[in-house]
Amino acid sequence: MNYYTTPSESARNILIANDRGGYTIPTSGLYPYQWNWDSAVAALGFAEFDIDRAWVELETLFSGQWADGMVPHILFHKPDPGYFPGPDVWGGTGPIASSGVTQPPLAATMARRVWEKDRVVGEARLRALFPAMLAWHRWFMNWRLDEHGAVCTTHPWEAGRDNAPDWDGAMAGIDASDVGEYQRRDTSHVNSADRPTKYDYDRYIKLVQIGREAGWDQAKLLELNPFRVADPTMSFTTLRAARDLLTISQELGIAAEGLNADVARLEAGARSLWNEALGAFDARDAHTGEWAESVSNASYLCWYGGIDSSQMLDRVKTVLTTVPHPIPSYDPNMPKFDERRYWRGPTWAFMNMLAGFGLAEMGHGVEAEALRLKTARLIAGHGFAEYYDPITGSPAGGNSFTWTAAVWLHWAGRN
Ligand code: 2M8
Repeated sequence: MNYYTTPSESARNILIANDRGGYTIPTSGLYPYQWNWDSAVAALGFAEFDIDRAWVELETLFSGQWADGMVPHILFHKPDPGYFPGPDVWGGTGPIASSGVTQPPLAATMARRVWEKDRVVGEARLRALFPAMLAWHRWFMNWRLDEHGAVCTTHPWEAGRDNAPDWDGAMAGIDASDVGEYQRRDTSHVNSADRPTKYDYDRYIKLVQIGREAGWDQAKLLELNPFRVADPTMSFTTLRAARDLLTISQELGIAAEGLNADVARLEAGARSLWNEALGAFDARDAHTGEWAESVSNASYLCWYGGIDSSQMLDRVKTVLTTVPHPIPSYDPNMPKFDERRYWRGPTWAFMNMLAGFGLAEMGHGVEAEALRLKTARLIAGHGFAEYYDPITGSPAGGNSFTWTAAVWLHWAGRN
């Protein structure tokens, strides 16, 4: 009998174990609910062995869509005291208990990839999801653009790179002195050195309180929210989603007015995030116009957004040859680099996959393949972690992680 479990078997087992019936949790304990962009990545993993389940993942995500088109960043399908802040703190107004912010829109792009794996099964599912995906896209166009067309995040949790140095300037402007008492749960599941600080958490919760008080009314929040940052994650993923929606609408013959113009506007916005002095795509505070001066792993999503850049290509070549386990979430040569603390240094396999998709699509196959192989080695050698120390490769945060397993099945572990 063979007792050896291959990484692909382990990856499938993780997806199956994290399946809560129609949706997948990122990892048990730390994240007991459905997260938006995690689910989009999970769908890619399921598509490798159960295409129907891949569609169900996306369908369940859109079952939580709000009347205004937003798709929340967390859907609280079943109560779980192990996570804070839960539904009572958020006060979401959608059809399912939820948070009040969104996350980078990967779903349309991943739906297109799932459809491309099996167009016969996928066509009806994609057609049925299309209006919801388009409504979400339009919500971004209505509520999240700055004057250049760059897409803003209104909470560090919305961009999904929670404690990235990109937000430090905007976070410093938030007065959280009256946030009150609360009990974090994350640090009882994983090492607190891998997680955001109390300073950060106070501001995360303060922003939730502001949103809730405004009833998550986007028009009011445009006035009230002290945090609004135009960001490469939001800008490149929204641009990419718009391109994919356009392709889907053309291939399936679905009328979707305005998408060409939206792509042009979003592309101009994404290009406006080029910080010439830094020599990289950067985040920009939408209230003050100040650059974050941050080279993050989101800077490398330009190709995913369909924007080529010779300077970013030079950077990716450097990172691939000088950082043992690329791509770090923050440039190791910059002073705020912290190799274990979450989005301030560690490497995230799914961000590598997105960068890898874009590199390959834009003709940089050598770099795409190098990144894929390095990501495969990282996962095979250190397990299906939430993220990894980019210098030593050691796993950090949660384990048996859904998106890392999905990345293995769909991209990194591909033969
Ligand atoms: C992390 O964020 C959540 C809040 O949304 C948390 O720390 O509690 C981020 O890495 C985010 O990008 C991710 O979607 C989520 C679940 O994996 O965890």
